[in-house]
Amino acid sequence: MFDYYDEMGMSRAELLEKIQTMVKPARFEHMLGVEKAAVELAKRYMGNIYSASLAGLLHDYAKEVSDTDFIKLIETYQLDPDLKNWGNAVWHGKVGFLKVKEDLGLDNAEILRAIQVHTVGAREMALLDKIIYVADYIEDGRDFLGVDEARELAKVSLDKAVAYETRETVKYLAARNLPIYPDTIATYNAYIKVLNND
Ligand code: DGI
Ligand code: FE
Ligand code: FE
Repeated sequence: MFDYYDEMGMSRAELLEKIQTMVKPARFEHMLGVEKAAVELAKRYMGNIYSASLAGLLHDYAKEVSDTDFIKLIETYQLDPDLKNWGNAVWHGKVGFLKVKEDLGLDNAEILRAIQVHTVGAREMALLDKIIYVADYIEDGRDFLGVDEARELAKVSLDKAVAYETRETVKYLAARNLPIYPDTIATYNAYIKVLNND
């Protein structure tokens, strides 16, 4: 039932090998870190630990896919043509989940969706979406100003952690004159109010 490895027709060891053909060692370590953080959050917030594990492990699977291949995927799957105006930061999730589906034969909609929205979030996020979004930000390997605050919030409220992370991302992008993907703004608007309660 929860044996996604069966569904993909490979063992965990085989999957780890496959991932390592796709990403550099530092990114692979980050993906393992996100898996660990995601499983911890799933335990805390009563999510499915098997889904959290696999979505965490795979969330950046497509991060090193070429721009040309992302453009091809956008065309093949007739995704929103506006996606072509963005770049790897947005594509590796919004388009990258299709690479996971194609390469690994993983068909679990919740896991694919969590991978899809892991960078920009969404107006409505499922428990697994929030777990992966936050785990990506707070995993043990992360070291930036504000990460400890995010880790503390993640212990008391997953929604507050989502809101905090989104606010910091919006601030970060705006401070660098970078465009903000509409879903990021939608996530900000949907979740920011929880930081003002109590
Ligand atoms: O893939 P990771 O580095 O582990 O983390 P991530 O998937 O959250 O991606 C973070 C990068 O994506 C970071 O450089 C900021 C960028 N990013 C996040 N939201 C947006 C964005 N870039 C643009 N242009 N617009 C966004 O809304
Ligand atoms: Fe990512
Ligand atoms: Fe990541």
